[in-house]
Amino acid sequence: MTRQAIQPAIHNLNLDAEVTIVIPTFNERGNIAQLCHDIDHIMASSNYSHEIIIVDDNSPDDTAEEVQHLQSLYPIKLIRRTQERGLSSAVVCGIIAATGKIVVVMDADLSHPAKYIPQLIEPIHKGEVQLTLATRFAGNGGTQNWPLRRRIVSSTARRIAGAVTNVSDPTSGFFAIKRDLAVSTPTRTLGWKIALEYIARSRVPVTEIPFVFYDRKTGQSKLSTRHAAEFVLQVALLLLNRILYAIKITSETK
Ligand SMILES: Nc1nc2c(ncn2[C@@H]2O[C@H](COP(=O)(O)OP(=O)(O)OP(=O)(O)O)[C@@H](O)[C@H]2O)c(=O)[nH]1
Ligand SMILES: [Mg+2]
Repeated sequence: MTRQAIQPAIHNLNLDAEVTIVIPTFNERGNIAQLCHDIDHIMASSNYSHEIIIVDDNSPDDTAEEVQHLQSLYPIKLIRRTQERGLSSAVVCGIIAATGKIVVVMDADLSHPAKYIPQLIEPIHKGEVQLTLATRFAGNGGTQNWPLRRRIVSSTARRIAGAVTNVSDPTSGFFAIKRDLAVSTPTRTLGWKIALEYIARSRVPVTEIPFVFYDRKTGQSKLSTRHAAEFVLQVALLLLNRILYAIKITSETK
């Protein structure tokens, strides 16, 4: 899909920015105003001009109407999808529409504090790396009072993803990427974890930024058993891709 192809679905277009913040939403009416306020606050004290792209899949709780109100306060583009549903494809759609050379991707539910955005941008802006990942499992990163079950699920998912990457938090959805790298990396939007797609398929070095994850206070998680199954399939496909790549490199060097 090209940027032009999705332009008719975008409102509030007269913007051009260094950094685009892409936020996928489904039923986030109770969170989106606070998040946009937090982003505006932190970006005002940074040196980067920014735009926010919210990709909403026609949320029944009228998240899109709330976003339309917020457009008078903040530099927001709204992409409202009525034919498609899915977190990963929403992120890809937002990245295609982005005008910023650097794209930050984050959840809408306030789990990903906006204060970390400048730290995610900086190594890319300086040309040190093309991808940065906010991590809960290195340095001062962390989660807050997760029950045992959640810790076990998360650690199992990390072990599975360890087959295709050695980053400390392969299931994190909070990351920044050079837009050029994102659009040139052939991703599958099957799984729930789009950062893992970019990391595993692009094979670029990743700088990790520790952060503290907050559980959502408002709205409901959309994570389901189906997503867990999709995650396993996603990692299997990434592993296959990695094996084929290794075979190709070996045969080329013979
Ligand atoms: N556009 C779009 N966004 C989605 C979809 N599903 C989830 N999201 C958004 O993706 C982000 C992550 O979804 P969550 O439900 O918070 O999933 P999670 O963070 O794994 O689960 P929790 O830890 O329980 O919050 C949120 O901003 C959601 O609103 C979808 O089908 N379409
Ligand atoms: Mg969440």
